[in-house]
Amino acid sequence: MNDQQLKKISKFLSLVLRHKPETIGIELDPQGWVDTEVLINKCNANRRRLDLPTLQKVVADNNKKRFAFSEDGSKIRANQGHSIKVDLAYEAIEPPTILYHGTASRFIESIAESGLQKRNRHHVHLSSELATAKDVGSRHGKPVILEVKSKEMHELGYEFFQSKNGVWLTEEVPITFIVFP
Ligand code: HQG
Repeated sequence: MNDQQLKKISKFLSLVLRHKPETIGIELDPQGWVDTEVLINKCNANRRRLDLPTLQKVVADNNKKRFAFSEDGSKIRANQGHSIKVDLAYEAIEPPTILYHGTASRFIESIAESGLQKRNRHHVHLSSELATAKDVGSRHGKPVILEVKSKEMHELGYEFFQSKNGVWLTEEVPITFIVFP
C-alpha cells in the first residue's frame, strides 16, 4: 500500500472515529473507543477495504498520531479532534507561558470581537510550536499566528489539557489573553 492510499484510510478513519461513526454503522463508547474487529468488519462491509496490518500501519505511521489502540489492541479511538461528544478523560496540566494558535486572516476580525471559540470541536486547539500553528492556519487560508498568554490564563483558573499527540487544548480564549500580530 502506498502513502496516498494510507492517507486516504487515515482521512476516512478521522471521519468515522471523530465525526460520523454512523457512516459505516458503528457506535463509539463514551470514551470514544470502538472494537478494532468491529471497525475492520464494518469498513469492509462498506466497501472500504481494511485489514489489521494496514490499520496498525496507519496508527503507527500517522504523522500527527491521530489514533491510538487500547493497551491490548482490542479497541481503537481518535486521540483528539472529535465533533461528537466523547470523554477522553484529559487531566488538566500547567501550560507553557505562551502557546500559539494558527488561523486564517479572514477570521481575525471576528476573533478580535469574540476571542477564540471552539466552534465544532471540543476545544480550541493550540500548539507550543510556531511552525505547527502556521501549518494549522494554512489549512484555512492565509495563515496568521496568534499568541495566547496561556500561563496567565492558567493562573486565573482556566484549564489546559494536552492530548496524547501533543496538541494543547482549552475551552476558549478570551480576547484579553490574545496577542494579535
Ligand atoms: C477559527 C487539525 C472566527 C479558528 C489541526 C480556526 C489542529 C474563529 C477555525 C486541529 C473564532 C476552526 C484544529 C472566532 C476560532 N471567529 N473564527 N471567534 N474562533 N476561529 O479546524 O484550530 O488534522 O475546527 O481560528 O492540525 O484550525 O484534524 O480548528 O481557524 O490541530 O488532526 O475557526 O485540526 O488537526 O477550525 O484545527 P478547526 P483548528 P487534524
